[in-house]
Amino acid sequence: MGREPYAVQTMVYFKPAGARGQALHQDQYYLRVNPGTCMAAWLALDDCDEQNGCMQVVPGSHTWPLICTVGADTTQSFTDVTVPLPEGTPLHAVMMRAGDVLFFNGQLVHGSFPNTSADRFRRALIGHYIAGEAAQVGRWYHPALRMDGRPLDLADSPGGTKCGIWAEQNGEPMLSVDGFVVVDPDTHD
Ligand SMILES: O=C(O)CCC(=O)C(=O)O
Repeated sequence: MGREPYAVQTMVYFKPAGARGQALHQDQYYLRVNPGTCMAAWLALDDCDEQNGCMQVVPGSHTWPLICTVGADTTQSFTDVTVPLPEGTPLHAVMMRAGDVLFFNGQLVHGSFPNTSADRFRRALIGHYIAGEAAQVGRWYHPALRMDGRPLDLADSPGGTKCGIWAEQNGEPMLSVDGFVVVDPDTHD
């Protein structure tokens, strides 16, 4: 992240057998860090695979802008918004052993499917950090803490920031914000 981050949140997900997942999303949609973005440290507390609903990520999406959300299927997800993706966008299941940590930034499109195992938990401890130059963060993430635990007085980040929509150029999907192409998903530039 370039310099020491600020800490804003920890979460424990229990995700017992039969529980829904969390639809594909970008953490920056919730944390609204400005300037900069957030970083998650997702620590597996149980071994995770596709059966118990491991993490799923869209490779390369860490360079995308924030994408405008659409409604999610709440029979599969406990959250009700998701990121639309062009058909055929690769999704990568992240198999992890208990104790492994997955680090990813606030732009990475990720989520998980339901835990379809008969009796296995898929617990995780998730820490969210934000860029050390951030001046604003979403209203639910205060107070931000320096890494030595001292609190900071950051401003609330306003909602309704710009987001990208999928369009087409020469038959290829591309992201556009306010009519400007911002990324070519094939090159991840
Ligand atoms: O653990 C999961 O299934 C999803 C967690 C997640 O996407 C998040 O914490 O942002």
